[in-house]
Amino acid sequence: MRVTEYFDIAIVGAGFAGMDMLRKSREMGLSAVVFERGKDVGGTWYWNRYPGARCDVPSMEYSFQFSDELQQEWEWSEKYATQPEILQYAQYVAKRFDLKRDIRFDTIVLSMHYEETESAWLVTPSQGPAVRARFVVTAMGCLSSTNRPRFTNDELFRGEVYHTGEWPHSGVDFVGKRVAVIGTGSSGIQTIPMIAQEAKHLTVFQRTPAYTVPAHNGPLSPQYVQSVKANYADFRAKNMKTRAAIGGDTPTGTRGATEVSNTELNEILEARWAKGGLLFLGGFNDAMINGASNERIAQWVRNKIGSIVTDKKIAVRLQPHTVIGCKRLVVDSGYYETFNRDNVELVDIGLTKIDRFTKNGLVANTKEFEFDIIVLATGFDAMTGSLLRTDIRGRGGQRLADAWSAGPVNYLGLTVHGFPNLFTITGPGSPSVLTNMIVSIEHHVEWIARCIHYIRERKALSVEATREAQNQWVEHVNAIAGMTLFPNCNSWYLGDNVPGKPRVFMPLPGFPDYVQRCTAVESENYRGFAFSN
Ligand code: NA7
Repeated sequence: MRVTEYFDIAIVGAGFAGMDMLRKSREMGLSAVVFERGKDVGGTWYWNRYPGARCDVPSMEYSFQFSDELQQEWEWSEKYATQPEILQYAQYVAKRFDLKRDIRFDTIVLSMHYEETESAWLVTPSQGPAVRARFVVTAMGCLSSTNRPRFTNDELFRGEVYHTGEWPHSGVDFVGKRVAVIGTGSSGIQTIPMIAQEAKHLTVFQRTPAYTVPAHNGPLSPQYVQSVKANYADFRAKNMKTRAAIGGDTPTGTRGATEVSNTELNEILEARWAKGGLLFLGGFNDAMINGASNERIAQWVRNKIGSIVTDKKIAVRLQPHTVIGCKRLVVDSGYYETFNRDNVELVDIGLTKIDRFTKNGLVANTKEFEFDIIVLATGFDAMTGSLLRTDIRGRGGQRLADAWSAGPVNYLGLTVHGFPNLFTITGPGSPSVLTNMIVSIEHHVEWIARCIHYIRERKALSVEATREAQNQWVEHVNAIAGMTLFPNCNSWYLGDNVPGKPRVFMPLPGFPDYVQRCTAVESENYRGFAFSN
């Protein structure tokens, strides 16, 4: 093994998490290297280039707050930013802070092995020399390993096939084409209205109908931008006090959905629908913990779908009967309306599945469909996919894949027993995907930085979560998830979308409580961690 370099920190991934960790490492005077699979920064926003791709967190919130100059000078154009604009932002940050000189692009980390004799990690990339680093920080993204289901005979299809999460940089021309979209999660729901406008015919293959709420997207008013920028710190602080670290200006309702009359329910939900976005369920304080309340809200949305989709039979097929919010709520622009178009067809495959692909298309419900292009909007091996696809081995050569064979276990969502000096930004067991990701990323980066500082101050060589602390944390995460309705459906939060993946609720609901717990651990000299000299 050719090892030519030694770094204090090796970072995997140059999305927002990796970029921020690199910036912070430099600020601390540490030597750092970043490995990135893509040819540029941006992570999620580098890969997901499908038409209609947008963030479901409002632009004024979806940005870094570590630099006031940065947040003052960057201008978002719309309420919800498009993928190209977010990618531009990532590139702007990289340039402004001169990050790229320490990022090795086009480079996949093949393995990371902890060497006990060195108290360091040996990181082997797909090209270039292996490096040794005291610390490794994974910034690999929660939705970065695509879920690409195999269909019978899928190699026969002679047309084009694209996964939304690996979209070609040259774009795809749908004009005049017969197109299939398989999957109606967020990616499918964002892209379907866009493709429908270009394609000759669009067939949507739906396994489970999704609940989606309008974005009501549009240009940001200069007055609003000015008002946020005038008090950006307050705006951020308010957001961070909410459960999802999103929307501090839109407080959660103070009553449960079963505690109000039909008229009040209607008024509250109409107002939330008119405002649009992920905070729709925040009209009531019990949407995700009380089944009866949830069902009242769900029924209201079903009625709404019925009022938008003109063909009543199609409307019924688009109406979900699952717990609303259990799968991530989607934020859309004209999704249900798209099914009023003559060139759009809905095919249910919930009970029947896609039988097989053919050279001209596919067979579902015993009917053969012909396509020029098939779009797989089939999601991701979320939260653990990228970590477990990398050969990560801790003390005694233990593989992370073995340690997590029954589902991810860790402490604070940040560190794993048996894997010293390894930190996982927005790992499972932390609020991560249930929050504004950039807020969670910055919280983790700052926490990790202080932890590393502490280690260096005490001249320790390594830090590792104790087994006991890890067990207690896993219990805590399970207990919180168990109090919610999240386990009541098949979602990527639970790993249900990937055949064979252990069914465990991976993110931890409740950002403020999580932050408090991390702070408490820190203030008690890193309770639950063992340090070695
Ligand atoms: P999602 O939300 O996991 O959606 C994937 C969709 O693909 C969903 O409708 C799935 O149906 C469907 N799917 C998955 N596998 C198959 C197979 N084998 N056959 C048919 N249909 C299938 O992924 P997205 O990319 O849309 O969104 C991920 C997140 O990115 C999103 O939540 C936002 O946070 C951003 P299912 O519902 O499992 O029955």
